[in-house]
Amino acid sequence: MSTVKPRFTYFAGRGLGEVTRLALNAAKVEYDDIYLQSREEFLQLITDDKLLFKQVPLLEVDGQNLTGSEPVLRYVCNKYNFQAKSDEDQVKLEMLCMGARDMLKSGLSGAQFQKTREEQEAMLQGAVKQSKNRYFPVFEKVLGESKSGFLVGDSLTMADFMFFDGLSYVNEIPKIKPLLDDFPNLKAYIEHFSNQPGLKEYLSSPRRHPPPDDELVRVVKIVLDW
Ligand SMILES: N[C@@H](CCC(=O)N[C@@H](CS)C(=O)NCC(=O)O)C(=O)O
Repeated sequence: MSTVKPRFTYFAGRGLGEVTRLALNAAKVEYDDIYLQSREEFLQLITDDKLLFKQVPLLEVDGQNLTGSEPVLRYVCNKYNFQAKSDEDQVKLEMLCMGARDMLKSGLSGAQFQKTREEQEAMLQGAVKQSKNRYFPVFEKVLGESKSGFLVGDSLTMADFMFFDGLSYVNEIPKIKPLLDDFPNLKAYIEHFSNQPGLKEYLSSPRRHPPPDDELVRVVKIVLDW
């Protein structure tokens, strides 16, 4: 990275930005978090031609304006060696990343953004069902077979950032947390991941945001003019 501090622009919440924050912190990169608060700030980024598809998150780094949550994450992971060490492990990593992303998108992060409490609850319960039946058993098995405690190989990879992101919603939303009781390897993994250098400090800092609440939804609606 150049000597200019990277700037990461997103909301003061997890959403599509959190995986990159996890990777930057695991790499111990010093960066500035820019939290969008107003519609004007968002429109200014568009005027300045910083958002390729008029969407955030945005990572300003190495003289570039990088957007798209996964390309941005991949850039950071390539740069700081959070990829697998063989082609065979890399394809396994990509498959696990896809599962982790689908798990998150089944509604763990999005439920709070639904209009009514009933719709929120329905989406969350749908995500719980998907997590329990489709995704958690796979990750539980992979971790049971892992000698390092990480998903792929002997160190942190992009797959860990993506899976921990979704898993931490389950761990931190009290009414769905009991789901973890049937998955001891996932519980141990949360501990292991959370104690990694860089991540330990980040996860216990004010820069780590809780799962979305009504206040975050209010700000996102203002900024994106929903
Ligand atoms: N595929 C994109 C989606 C990005 C996206 O939808 N960002 C939202 C905020 S979470 C946004 O900027 N929306 C503005 C808009 O679509 O007008 C990614 O993964 O980064």
